[in-house]
Amino acid sequence: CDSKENQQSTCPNQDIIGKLEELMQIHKARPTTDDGWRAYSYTKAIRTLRSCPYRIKSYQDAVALPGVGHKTAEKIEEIIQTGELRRLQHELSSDGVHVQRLFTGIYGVGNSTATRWYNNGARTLEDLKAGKLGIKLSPVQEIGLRYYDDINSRMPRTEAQTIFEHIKPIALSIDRNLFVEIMGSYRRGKADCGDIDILITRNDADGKTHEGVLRRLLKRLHNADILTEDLAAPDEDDLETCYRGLCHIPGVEGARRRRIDFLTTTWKSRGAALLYYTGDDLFNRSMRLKANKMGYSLNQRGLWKDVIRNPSKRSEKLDKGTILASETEQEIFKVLGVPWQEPHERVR
Ligand code: DCP
Ligand code: MG
Ligand code: MN
Repeated sequence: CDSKENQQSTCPNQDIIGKLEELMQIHKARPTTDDGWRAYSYTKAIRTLRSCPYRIKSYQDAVALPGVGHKTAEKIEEIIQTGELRRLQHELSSDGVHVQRLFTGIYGVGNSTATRWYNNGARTLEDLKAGKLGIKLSPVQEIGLRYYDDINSRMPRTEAQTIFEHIKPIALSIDRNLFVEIMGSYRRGKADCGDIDILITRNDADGKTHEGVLRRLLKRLHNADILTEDLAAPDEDDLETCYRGLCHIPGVEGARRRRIDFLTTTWKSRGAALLYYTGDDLFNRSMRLKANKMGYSLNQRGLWKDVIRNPSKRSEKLDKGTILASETEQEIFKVLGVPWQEPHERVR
């Protein structure tokens, strides 16, 4: 069995060698310390098997060979008994790209976390459950894993509407002067929505604001069994905040969890906020580009001129500039010289 060319016909353990070689190749292709070590242990076992003149028939036969450890012997036994190697089939059916996509589908998991878990040997969502492989999820990631399918599916717009119709009167019961509007894909008229985006603000002409409203609203929505889990809650009361969570239609058996975002903004910025959170994101990019070409800057607070940025750190503003338009979407379109577009037309 020492030459590759004639091993097919003469080696009594060729089926075993073939499977171990495939597994070795997979580990070799992964440049992690751990995989390099595994590839090496298969190389040793394969070399021994090639020079073995008799058929290996059991775990005992295998583990008796020099260079074959306990774990490799178990794999050899599986190949002898079933003709297959589950580990290999698994590795083949779950390549890195597939696993990366699977893991980043968990709310709160980014590329670096997904890669780290992959390198720890995790390949399936099952591998991430119950602290297997020593992998620990954050509380938010736990929620993301538990409701993986719900969070990764879109809801019919009628469901977003039903949920919003539960929420709006509760908000108005806290303060009937609130401005409560649904934005995002729903406002653009899409037939299905990935989440529900709700804007809350209040006309401050009477000297009052929506300060503290979101906190009270969230509590009431939890009590009404509309909100079910918090993913990111603002830690202080502010006029400009963002909340992310899960919700469902209350009192309906089997109602699925849905993603929901609440945004609050100042009364003055409501138009800019509506424009930004209605999207879509490509439309927003084209509007920002238009603003930049005119020497302006557009964000969720308004359209600004004379913004001075730090040349070596563009995200830092040395002067926040003066506001040109922010109260209505129409004003912003007008100043930019862009013909008015209804929300459903704002797709690029
Ligand atoms: N937005 C943006 N850039 C981002 C994220 C969001 O401009 N990186 C804006 C445009 C989006 C809006 O915020 O339309 C709402 O964000 P969503 O992620 O909720 O997106 P949509 O509501 O448009 O789509 P979906 O149905 O998937 O929620
Ligand atoms: Mg949305
Ligand atoms: Mn959203």
